[in-house]
Amino acid sequence: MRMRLDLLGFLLVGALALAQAPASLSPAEKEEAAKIYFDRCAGCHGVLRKGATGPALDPKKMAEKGVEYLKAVIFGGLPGGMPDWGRQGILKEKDIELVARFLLEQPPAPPVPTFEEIKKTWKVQVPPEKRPTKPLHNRNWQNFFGQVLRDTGQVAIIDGDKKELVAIVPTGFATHILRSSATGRYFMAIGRDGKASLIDLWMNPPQVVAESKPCVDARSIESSKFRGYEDKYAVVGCYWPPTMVVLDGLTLEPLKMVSTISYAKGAGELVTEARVAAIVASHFNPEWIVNLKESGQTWLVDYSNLHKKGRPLPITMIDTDLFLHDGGWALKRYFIVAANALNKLIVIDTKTREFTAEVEAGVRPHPGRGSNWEHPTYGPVWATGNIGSPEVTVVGVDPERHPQYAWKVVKRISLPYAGTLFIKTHPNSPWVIVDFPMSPSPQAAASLCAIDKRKLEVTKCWEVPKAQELKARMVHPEFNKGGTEIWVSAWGAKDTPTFIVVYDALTLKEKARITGDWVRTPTGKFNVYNTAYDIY
Ligand code: DHE
Repeated sequence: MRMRLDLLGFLLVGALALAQAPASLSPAEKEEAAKIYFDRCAGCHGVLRKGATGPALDPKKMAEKGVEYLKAVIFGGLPGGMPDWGRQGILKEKDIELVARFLLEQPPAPPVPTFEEIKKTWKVQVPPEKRPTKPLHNRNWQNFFGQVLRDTGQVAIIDGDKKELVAIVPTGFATHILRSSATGRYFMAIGRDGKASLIDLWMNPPQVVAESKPCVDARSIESSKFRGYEDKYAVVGCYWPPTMVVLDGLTLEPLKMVSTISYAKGAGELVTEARVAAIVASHFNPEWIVNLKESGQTWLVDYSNLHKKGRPLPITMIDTDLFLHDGGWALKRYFIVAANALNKLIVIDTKTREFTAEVEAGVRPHPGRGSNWEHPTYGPVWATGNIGSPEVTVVGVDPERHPQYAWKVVKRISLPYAGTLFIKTHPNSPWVIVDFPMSPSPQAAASLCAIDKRKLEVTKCWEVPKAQELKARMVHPEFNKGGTEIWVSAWGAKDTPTFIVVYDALTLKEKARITGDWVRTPTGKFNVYNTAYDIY
């Protein structure tokens, strides 16, 4: 009898649980949820939901937490950096409900295109022989800014001298970054949908002259910068499929695809979602420094033999550390990349081609490309902001002339807020400018701070007028070519035009605002000269 009751109880509880479990998603709902997940969540949690910058989202554990809990987190965010998608108005209630339920189901298998399919995406609008041999306009194109208009899938080309819109060109969906070719003549854009676009700044007006779509999901693109190889090749780093794809630099023709599926450093597990994070072009060798997030490897990829039959592509694999994300040059020799979930910085010497040092940063360092300057005591330093702690971390970077400070934190500069994504400086400016777009406080996200490069302390923080009113977060400071101005974007929602604000780089007074109906979801902006010559 007792056994029968237990069984009855068991069945009753099971039936109740079934009654409370949310219905599984219809195929149409699943497609919609997968789209939202891909656009807003996959970057941090992975297409396969194995986690990286954000934690893994295992369906079983998600089911334990329940739909209501998941909805609350997606709506309101978490202090560690999970954005408040609902509160910001980016995801509507029904989107949040869909994603929360989607997380209880196994992730769908994302598509893996073949090389032939990738080649079919390749299009040349203007072949190299039909392109101008000199600029077709009288503008100072080296001081152009390429402004990403994230949610409109466009890039605005702005004349930095006149602060005039020169052209708006179509690019990939949610363009992530721009990089300049070695000569600066071309901007290369990479969309979150993996579409690469080549923009010729000598055309009048500048226009997309070639494109291809080497990935389903991507964040990085770089050109070949070594002497003799300027503008010859490009490389795209894919999040999905886990590959890097080498392209012709002048036509974006896909030349070679390399899988990055690899064994993880340390644990030694095979990682099927080994995503390509930051890529930079070495100044010492004809190679790219390619960082693999989940397997914790930095690859040195030698592009010098690509013109030969069989296209040899020698790769040197260095075990560095897990969760590699973004990074930049110090002294144009040392590449410093954030292993963000480990709160570390990894240093690669691109001259000796070795893993040189690791440095403890703040919580979840996010340098963008970081900032370089010469300090009177510490010599050359490089600095990063941190998403999870209110600090700019300053590191000595000159082992030859200042060995006592090399790869040591020389100062942790306190900030009023956490949530920094980008910091930037220029050799002609006394300031390092810091943003806070990841702060949950709308007032902090609408603010900027200026750090005195000599005193290594914050001199001034200010809220940017009108940013809060427009529900915008100030993001990604960038200097003009001469280092006399700082440009920062007000990143709002797609349905409301915002602005790009321009400050005097000495007095920090507002000089101009670039506005217009086209200024929608402006995120990263890239000055041609500073991007081509790695000045930051
Ligand atoms: Fe980025 C750089 C990945 C969210 C704007 N971002 C990078 C790089 C990587 C990366 C790997 C380094 C590229 C390189 O140097 O070759 N970014 C990711 C993500 O995975 C993440 C966390 C989540 C996602 O889903 O994409 C993410 N990034 C963002 C944003 O939310 C930003 C602010 C707006 C957007 O486009 O979604 C954003 N990321 C940028 C910018 C850079 C960047 C502007 C280049 C900074 C620079 O100065 O070089």
